[in-house]
Amino acid sequence: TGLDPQIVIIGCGISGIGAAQKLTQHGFRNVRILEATDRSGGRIKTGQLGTNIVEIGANWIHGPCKENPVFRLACQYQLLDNEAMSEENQSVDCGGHPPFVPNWFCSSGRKVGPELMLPAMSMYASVLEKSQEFQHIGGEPVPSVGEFIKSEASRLAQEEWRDDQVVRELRLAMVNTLLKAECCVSGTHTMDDVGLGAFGMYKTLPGLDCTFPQGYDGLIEHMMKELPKDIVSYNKPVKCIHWNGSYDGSSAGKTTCPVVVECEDGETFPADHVIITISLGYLKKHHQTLLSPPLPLHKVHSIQRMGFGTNNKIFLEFEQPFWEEDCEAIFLVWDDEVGLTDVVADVKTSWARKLFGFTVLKPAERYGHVLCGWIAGHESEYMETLSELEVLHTVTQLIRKFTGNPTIAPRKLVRSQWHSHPYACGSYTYIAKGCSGCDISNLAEPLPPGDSQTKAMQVLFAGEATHSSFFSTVHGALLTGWREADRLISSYAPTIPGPASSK
Ligand code: 6YU
Repeated sequence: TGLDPQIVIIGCGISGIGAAQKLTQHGFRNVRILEATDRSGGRIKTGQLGTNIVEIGANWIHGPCKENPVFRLACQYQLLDNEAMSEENQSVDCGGHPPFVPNWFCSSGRKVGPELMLPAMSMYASVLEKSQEFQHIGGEPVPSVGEFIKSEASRLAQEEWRDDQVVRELRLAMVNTLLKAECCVSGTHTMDDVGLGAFGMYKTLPGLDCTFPQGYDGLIEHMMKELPKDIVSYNKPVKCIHWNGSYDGSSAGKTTCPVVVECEDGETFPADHVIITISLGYLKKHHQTLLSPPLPLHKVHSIQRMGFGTNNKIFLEFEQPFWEEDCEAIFLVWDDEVGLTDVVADVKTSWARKLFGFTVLKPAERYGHVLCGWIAGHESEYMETLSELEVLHTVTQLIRKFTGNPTIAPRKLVRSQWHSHPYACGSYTYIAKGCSGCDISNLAEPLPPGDSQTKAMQVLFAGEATHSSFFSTVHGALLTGWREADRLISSYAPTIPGPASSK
């Protein structure tokens, strides 16, 4: 027999799809997904650069091992190549930092070798590792990851590379490049905004990060096929969630449901339970009007305190590579930069300084010669306001400067614009300075708070921002969708043991 409560899921990203999947599999029949845009997938979005596929949003399965639910689904749907599924790949543990084969180019127009750069990379890696330890040992000396890395790196540089000022400065310039790369990883403007005490909350899984040869969207397509047809209403931005029986719309007639979801176009959906999966960026911007009555203060404060920034990609296609054949990542090192910093002084004239470099799309037989540039922060948000042609021009000049080759010209360009996306409002969550695990628990807490039996669980919260150790990832988002579905499933069938909790 089916179960009949009305359940509305807001957002058809991976967490919304995951919640719908679990609920429908458990016999819930009245499940509806309201999606603001005309597509499923949210921040998973495969696009095109000419005839190539490129990932505009999520790129990798981070930590593809049996414990990773995205990896399990991708294997089940046969979406990965054999190498990605091999036992060997699954057992590699690189602590979230895949060992890319690097090339280094300097702003003075020369290519530099590993003997100069590897010591900077390994020093940086050890400082980064140290910065994750305060989660357990406490007593962090400064509030942010950025301040910690900068002070440790300058101290170690003085100690280890004392004798050669030129080498020391070049290696410190490389540390700047790595800090800018870290801004992309964390999705933040500066590592000075990322809290040191909670930096270790993010957990990595074993496995060598892998991609979907036919695109991440394939995962979404397969999951959607398992849902009842027509479960999603597209182009349905939700304007307001009226909970606690507060809705008094005259035209909609009376409903016995405690929640009414009102869309921008005026349509209303009564619900016993609503699962909100929309991004933290959207909540920061719209929480005051999205819920009526408004959110309790402790929840509002956590939404405001938590970090949500921008990481964008700029894809470029070239006739011929200017990098070495085995190269997997290109680092741009500004050898004119003095001192340690990950922000750009004049965003308008120098935004491209924040682009730390490129990853190389592999294999070349599949993609041709395509690079993916990475840029985070306000500089990245400014880049979004420029035309594609302006971005192409600036990045072409940049590459010419670093290679010393005035004729290099990328053939095509595609870039993401996550900050100005009205329903993403940025890329993903980070734990900002002053935040702790309590903020994530606050975000994830259902409304009304407490455990009042009759009115419980009117509004539930899923989405990547609500996972305490896998925030900012696809697997984290999926697990939160399953978690909230499980919450409802176990409240309707307390005696039937549900599937393993996903928290
Ligand atoms: C991963 C990766 N990856 C790169 C870039 C981005 C992200 N992520 P969704 O937003 O998807 O769904 C919500 C839906 O709601 C959406 O469809 C909206 O349209 C809709 N909506 C909103 N408002 C609405 C309204 N009012 N009414 C109705 N509908 C509404 N993750 O695993 N591997 O390589 C990357 C990357 C450029 C932008 C990523 C990656 C993040 C994931 O994409 C993201 O978490 C999930 O897709 C979110 O799913 P969701 O369902 O929650 O929301 C130490 C330490 C540091 C910590 N960080 C390190 C981790 C590194 C993270 N790396 C990411 C990197 C890349 C490259």
